[in-house]
Amino acid sequence: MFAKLAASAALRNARAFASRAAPAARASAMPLAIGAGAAVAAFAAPLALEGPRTIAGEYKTASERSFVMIKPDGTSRQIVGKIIDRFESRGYKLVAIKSVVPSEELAKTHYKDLASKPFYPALVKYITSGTPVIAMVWEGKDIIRQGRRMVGATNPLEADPGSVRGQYAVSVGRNIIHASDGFDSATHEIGLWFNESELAEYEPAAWGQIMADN
Ligand code: DAT
Ligand code: MG
Repeated sequence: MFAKLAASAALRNARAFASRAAPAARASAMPLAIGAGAAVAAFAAPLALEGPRTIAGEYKTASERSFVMIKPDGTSRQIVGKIIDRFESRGYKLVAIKSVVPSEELAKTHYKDLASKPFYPALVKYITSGTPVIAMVWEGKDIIRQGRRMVGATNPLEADPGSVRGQYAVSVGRNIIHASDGFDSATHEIGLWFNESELAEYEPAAWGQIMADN
């Protein structure tokens, strides 16, 4: 019985992870720490970018994942630890994290939906300033929606004072942090910044306590 279940789960996973290849720009995500991870990444399995279960998990389940990035001003302001602490303490699982100095191609791809906006060139210049960003994948219940709430409104002057932007920022051009705004963008962004082999599958010791609904 167990073997049968395990076999069908393996088949489901194989199907889920056999989707189309990741975008070309992903190759320009340059982790600062080049080591075993980078070597393994070259042989990574194709990323699941389509279907109900993607590299962003399954929407509206505890496996849901979001791409969260501390931007260069957050790194420069030395508040990386404080921001990570918010997500950890809330009960979200850190699936992946790396420091990246984004290339122009990567920054432009990440913000491609904003290409026609007047602030786009300055936005790309700022993201590619040379100061690293901290790229992360967080997992857990309602992480995409809660991540946006924890980050706060795009304009920090409109952000809830308890949010990251509401606590640490006053300018829209230096609003500290990014979080995926939906399941499709979470899938696309995780696929852009990470390889499959960089995304961990594990259960934190406190997971049962964090997830219990009764
Ligand atoms: P968000 O980051 O909240 O998802 P967005 O996707 O609309 O917001 O824009 C991406 C980033 O672009 C945003 O975090 C900061 C910058 N930006 C947005 N609107 C701007 C504006 N009016 N002037 C300057 N920068 C802006
Ligand atoms: Mg956005």
